[in-house]
Amino acid sequence: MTETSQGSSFHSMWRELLPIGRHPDSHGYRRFAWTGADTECRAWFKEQAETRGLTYEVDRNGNQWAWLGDPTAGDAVVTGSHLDSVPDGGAFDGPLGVVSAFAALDELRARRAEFARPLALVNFGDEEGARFGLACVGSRLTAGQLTVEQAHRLTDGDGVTLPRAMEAAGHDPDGIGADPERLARIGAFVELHVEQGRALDLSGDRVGIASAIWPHGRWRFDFRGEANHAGTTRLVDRRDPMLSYAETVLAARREAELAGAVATFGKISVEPNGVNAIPSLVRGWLDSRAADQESLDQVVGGIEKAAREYADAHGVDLDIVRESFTPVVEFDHALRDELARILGTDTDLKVPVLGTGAGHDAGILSGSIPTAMLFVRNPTGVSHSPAESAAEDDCLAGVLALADVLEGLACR
Ligand code: HGY
Ligand code: MN
Ligand code: MN
Ligand code: MN
Repeated sequence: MTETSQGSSFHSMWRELLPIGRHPDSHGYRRFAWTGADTECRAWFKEQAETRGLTYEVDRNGNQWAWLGDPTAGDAVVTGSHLDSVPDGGAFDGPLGVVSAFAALDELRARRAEFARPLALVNFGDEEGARFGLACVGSRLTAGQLTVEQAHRLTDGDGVTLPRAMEAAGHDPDGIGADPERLARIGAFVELHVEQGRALDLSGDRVGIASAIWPHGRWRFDFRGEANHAGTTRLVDRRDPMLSYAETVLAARREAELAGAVATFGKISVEPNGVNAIPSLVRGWLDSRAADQESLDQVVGGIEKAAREYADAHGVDLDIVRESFTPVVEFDHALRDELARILGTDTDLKVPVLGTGAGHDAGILSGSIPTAMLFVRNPTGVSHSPAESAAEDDCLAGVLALADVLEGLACR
């Protein structure tokens, strides 16, 4: 890190972001797309861009961009991540990549680097999908992986549609949709992210390069039975969807173990949701991921089969809807090798290459442009929780690695 200390630029940005959207009781972040906390984060991004004299713009899908050099020149190098969070998420998932992007630019300016390609810093909208149920909405729209019609049907828990939510937050939703012209101007996208696992902790490395993202998806299970009195309805007379749901949760664990995959029911809604009423509806959302498509098919197929059997056994109707799916992503081999070459020239920095079960905007964009990812060590591996962490030194090592990568790709 150079003397002007990009460490201090990193710290001051980090301190500014830290209070935004943090719940006073849980200490977790609730930065949901197009809400007040998200708007504050977006204002912070705009200010960072303007403070640095970068050309600021919001694209048709609400993603924020900060350009150094001519945005229309083509072959741009882009870095960044997202600022939204899961319910009660940690401070690092997303923001580390955005703050590191600005800090890396500060580092390159301190090095007096001369840019040969345009550089853009980006904050993708609604990466986590916490509000509308679909992850990576901003990058999916841009890449044409989410149609305008599908986007119009996205609705939050209060019945607010995505376009209305955008509008309420001051973004005109009329122009949303695929943006191939923008993607055509990008030569490479590199996303830095906190690791969401312990591979780097176990290998003793501060920074790693991503190899692949597991195929993953979300499925909604609607178990419909019959609401009735909890005190007066004999057990044999019940059609209780909670029972089939509970058995399905246990089946998911079993099937995931069998397939060497992961399966999680992390969200549930119950109707009528009364302590003294047998439910009429239990709606549970399954998130499942595996290293390859075959294992994912096996685990989800096994869970569906078990769920139908349990539903039948309790006289309950079952509908299963696949709400989203992202196929396996192999990051661009040439770009990955280039990153390894750039970072390998630093004598101390070994760069392990690792796969991940977490989804990212980089994964979505990899279908359209060369993308790569850098991971920063997470000492506990905990993520999507207020306990998510990364050591200060490791974050600064990440900034330097990103600066080296950007210098190698974009500078003379
Ligand atoms: O992996 C996920 O759940 C999300 O894309 N961050
Ligand atoms: Mn996440
Ligand atoms: Mn993330
Ligand atoms: Mn009564």
